[in-house]
Amino acid sequence: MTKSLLCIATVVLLAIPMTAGAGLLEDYFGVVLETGEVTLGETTFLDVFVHDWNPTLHIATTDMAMDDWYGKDVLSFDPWVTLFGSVPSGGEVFDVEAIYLDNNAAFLYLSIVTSFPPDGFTHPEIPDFHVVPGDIAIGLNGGTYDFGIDVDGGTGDLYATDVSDWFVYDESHSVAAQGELANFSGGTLVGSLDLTYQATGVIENEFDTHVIEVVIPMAYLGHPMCGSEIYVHWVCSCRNDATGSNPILKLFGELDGGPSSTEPSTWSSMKALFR
Ligand SMILES: [Ca+2]
Ligand SMILES: [Ca+2]
Ligand SMILES: [Ca+2]
Repeated sequence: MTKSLLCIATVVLLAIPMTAGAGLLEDYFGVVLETGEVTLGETTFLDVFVHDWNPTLHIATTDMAMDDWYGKDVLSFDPWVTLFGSVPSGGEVFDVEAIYLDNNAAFLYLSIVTSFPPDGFTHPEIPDFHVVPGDIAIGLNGGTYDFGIDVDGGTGDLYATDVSDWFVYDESHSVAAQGELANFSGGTLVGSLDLTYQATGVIENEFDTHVIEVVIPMAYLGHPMCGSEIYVHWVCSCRNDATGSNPILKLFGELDGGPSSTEPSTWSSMKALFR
């Protein structure tokens, strides 16, 4: 979405805000999940997201990406009846629906909406393969895998990573998508974060909706400058938010509220702080 650029010359470190209560999705971004019936012709679809996906708080600076799928049959690989959205291979349980990101001088706020549960999922058509959650990939200034946040291990630890640290668990059980990598191992520990990955109880397209949220001190990212490009993706370990060669959901945003400068430093010099 279009947004204005807010640059602040000074940086003030505060205690890391917690993500308790309704969480960042409602309290910070002002998005309240709501489902209802949608009737098209003679067909009525139940438990469809009917809320506005656009943020109602921090509107000027929030970046978002959204691609919610609704269709039938919810766990089939083929054929599909799609009401809207890009079909996740294997069905609704693998759907990544939205990513929200914003920052100020001190913190970056991230909220991800997905059907995929934190304990993973075994598809009934592939009973010998348990799919686990992916980790959160963050890139700066054109990068994709500059940082990783551990999600499948449940620690919420933030690492400085290289692409060589990233992988998919099993290529033979993963859709091609665009070759995005879902999990990492290794890298350099930067710090621990208060990651939450919780069910909301909001049933959409027959599956509960989960929200993954984290607040990252900008210092952990090396205080990237206001106007820096930021990239985020998260997907289950087999990339099944996508199908075939379609991409998984990705967020391309721009940082606000960081230090400003007329001489941009390079990301490689910032990354050197951690490696
Ligand atoms: Ca969906
Ligand atoms: Ca999706
Ligand atoms: Ca869903």
